[in-house]
Amino acid sequence: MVLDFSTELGGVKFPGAVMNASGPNDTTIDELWGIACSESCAVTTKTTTILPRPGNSQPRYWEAEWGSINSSGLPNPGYLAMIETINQLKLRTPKPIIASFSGFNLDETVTLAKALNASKADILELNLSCPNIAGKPQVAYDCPTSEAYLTEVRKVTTKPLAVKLSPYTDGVMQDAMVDVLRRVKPEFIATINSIGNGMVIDADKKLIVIKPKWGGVGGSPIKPIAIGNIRRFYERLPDVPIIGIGGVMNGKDAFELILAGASTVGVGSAYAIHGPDVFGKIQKELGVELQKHGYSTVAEAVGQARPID
Ligand code: RRO
Repeated sequence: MVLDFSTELGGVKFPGAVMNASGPNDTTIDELWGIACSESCAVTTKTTTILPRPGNSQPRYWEAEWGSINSSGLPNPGYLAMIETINQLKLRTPKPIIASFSGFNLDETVTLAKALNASKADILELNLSCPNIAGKPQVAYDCPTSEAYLTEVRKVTTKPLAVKLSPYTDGVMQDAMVDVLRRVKPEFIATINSIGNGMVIDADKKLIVIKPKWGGVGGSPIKPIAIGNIRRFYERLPDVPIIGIGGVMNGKDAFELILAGASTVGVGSAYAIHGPDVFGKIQKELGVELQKHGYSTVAEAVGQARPID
């Protein structure tokens, strides 16, 4: 039996269950077209800002079999160019386009939200969790500021809204964010972003592998934190679909995030390492897991991990 992975979440139809997470190789029209032509069930863009940004100095990305570390620093062509790219892409693909954006203050956030709402993007993803801007705290760790941004974005937009959250390792802070999301009611929660301020050392060379030393860690090491975050949001906000991200390197990982409570799965590091064929591979492996456990849809498996009695 071939599983039907298509689903409707937050009022948007997705032709599958696995998509790219905002971050790697999702800025240019060619990169985004490569994602559109793959089995990815949506096309998520690199986070865009008001002004074009070159990002941090190279090397700012490093990968291994377990995942990656990046200190990209939000390189992007600025929102006007990104909107042109999104509009061009929409002429060529029926897949939902998720436009990720991040302002450096409330005014910028509102300007970006308004402009992207008028673009051909299908979902707006407010990234409150970039770990790589020196001197700028992650907004998602500041609940009042997060609420102000989300509330004002809501006032100027009509498209479904996703909020991209930081990894929380403090349950009380996570519950404070739950309260914010209960008030703002986004259509999607996208969680987690990379875990910031990690460091990788090449012991043979006695070298820190990226500039400027620290970066956001993705891949297998962050999977338990992703699962913990997904599960808490799923338990507290069961009606908000979760785009589960963090440590999905294969179909079994995707299945674990779904069992925790994710309705669909985003892939960052594994896409950066293996390219766009990885989405189809992960989805196929996910299908094997679902069938092995007697599920005929992803929806049946969402949140089905049970606690020990
Ligand atoms: O560009 C980045 O440095 C970056 C971003 Br915006 C993000 O959201 N997550 C990440 O790991 N890197």
